[in-house]
Amino acid sequence: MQIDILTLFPQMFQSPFSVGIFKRAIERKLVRVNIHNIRDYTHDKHHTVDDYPYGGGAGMVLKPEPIFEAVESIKSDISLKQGVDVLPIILLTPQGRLFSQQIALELSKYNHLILICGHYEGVDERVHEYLATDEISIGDYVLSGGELAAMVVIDAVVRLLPGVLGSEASPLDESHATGLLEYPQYTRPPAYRGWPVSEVLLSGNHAQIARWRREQAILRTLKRRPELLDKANLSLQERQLVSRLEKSNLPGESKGK
Ligand code: 6GU
Repeated sequence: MQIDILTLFPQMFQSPFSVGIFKRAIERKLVRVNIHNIRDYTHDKHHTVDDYPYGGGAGMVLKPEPIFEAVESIKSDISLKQGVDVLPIILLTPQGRLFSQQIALELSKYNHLILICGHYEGVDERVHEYLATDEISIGDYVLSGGELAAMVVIDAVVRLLPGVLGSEASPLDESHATGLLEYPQYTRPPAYRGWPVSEVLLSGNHAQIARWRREQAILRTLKRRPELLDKANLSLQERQLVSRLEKSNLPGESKGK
């Protein structure tokens, strides 16, 4: 997958891509990330990327020309190399659709993405209307720019690409992939400061362990994010378990202090 990022702050992307799974994925050529400075696509002496909003008001607005020209330049480069027919052009903006694991999975199917990081009070509406094919927000809070949001999106997408995670690590039963939160994980020691690991996990009985984990995932989801259960893929028996748990008074989760 090739990912092109348009930003006013290219430096922000240096460290995330130089460590961990990104670094490995880039080294193995599973993903290629190109960072483009929007300022490089200006033509005036001062490299102006923003201007006052028409109609007045606080803050500055990102001008359309450098953003359109950056995208067109990237597009003309790639169409020479490969016949990419669908190329999502994603604007990171608090006004976008709310990012989710589902959207990460959807984006992971493309072989090329362009991400545009918005800034200041906003981006000229013509970028929203005539350039972006998709707009994504990572949550209902305000960031000072789209860069951190772009990194969140890229992280969630890249780890779904085939070969990026080790062969044994599977993204399939993580939180949200199943529609449920993940079950609790433990490692040695079996008792730490008097806090024991569940007997089931030490039993070596794989069927019993799988059942325990599934139950824990359902229980945890019911306690913390009950609205997720409506869409989760539960068996009839599991639905009945949820109804029983809902009627009983759920014990609160102790923080152990
Ligand atoms: Cl994509 N951008 C900004 N500036 N703020 C956000 C966001 C994006 N998603 C949530 N808040």
